[in-house]
Amino acid sequence: MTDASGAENEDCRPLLLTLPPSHYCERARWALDLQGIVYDEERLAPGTHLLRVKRLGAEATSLPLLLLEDGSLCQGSDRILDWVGLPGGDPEIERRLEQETAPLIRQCLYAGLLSDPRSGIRDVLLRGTSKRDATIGRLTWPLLRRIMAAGMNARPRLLPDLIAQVEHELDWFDRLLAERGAHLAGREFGRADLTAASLLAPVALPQVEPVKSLSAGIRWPRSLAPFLARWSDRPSLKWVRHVYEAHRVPL
Ligand SMILES: N[C@@H](CCC(=O)N[C@@H](CS)C(=O)NCC(=O)O)C(=O)O
Repeated sequence: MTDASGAENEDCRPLLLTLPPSHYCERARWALDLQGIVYDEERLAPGTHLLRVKRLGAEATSLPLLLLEDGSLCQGSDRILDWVGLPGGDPEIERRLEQETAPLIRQCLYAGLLSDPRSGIRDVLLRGTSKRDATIGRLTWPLLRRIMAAGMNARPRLLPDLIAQVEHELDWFDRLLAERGAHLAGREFGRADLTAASLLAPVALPQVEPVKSLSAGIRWPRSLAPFLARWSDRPSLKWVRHVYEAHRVPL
């Protein structure tokens, strides 16, 4: 947690700053919802989020970022889950999911989505953001799209390798589930389960809110659609959809 003196939070309840479709942001959002914490969400657009986050004096530019009532900042989904105090964690599994599996899934999906002008990703990224940010996002999209692709190394020519690496991560998670059963740590749904389900959601495609609305309008390019269809029946992704149905509390 960072002290951010001068970062005002006038509403006096936590404010979660997000890039709306981000799976890391969904991890934080879900944890807050699960614990019944009342908060507001400010949805930011890629690019203009940099100014907003820098003005708050955050350590890094990444989201999610939780601005607390006293003006202090809690940045990163992991720290937000610590702050929320959710039991049932497994640091080793969560580390792999957060630092290896989740960035890989993001790189793979954006490699297909950003390079296809009909994918709908621009509108999904800008939906729910302020009118000003959405306008800037639309006007600068040709450049923004390139900056995002470069930042994530999300190149279409890498797709065959990225798809193979995602499959490797799903193999690992299938095996883990076979060993551990319904819950990754302990007998009840907890932090490790929430982490896995939220970070795998972009490939599991649960039709549960808020993920359903946040990803509505995506048209999967031909470079990705057959793989998503093939993966859909894997134990990992069936488990994610089941966990969403059973545990994603309504907003
Ligand atoms: N490990 C971090 C990763 C967060 C992250 O990579 N967020 C991305 C969105 S998926 C982001 O904010 N990217 C824009 C930036 O870093 O400026 C977490 O768990 O919060």
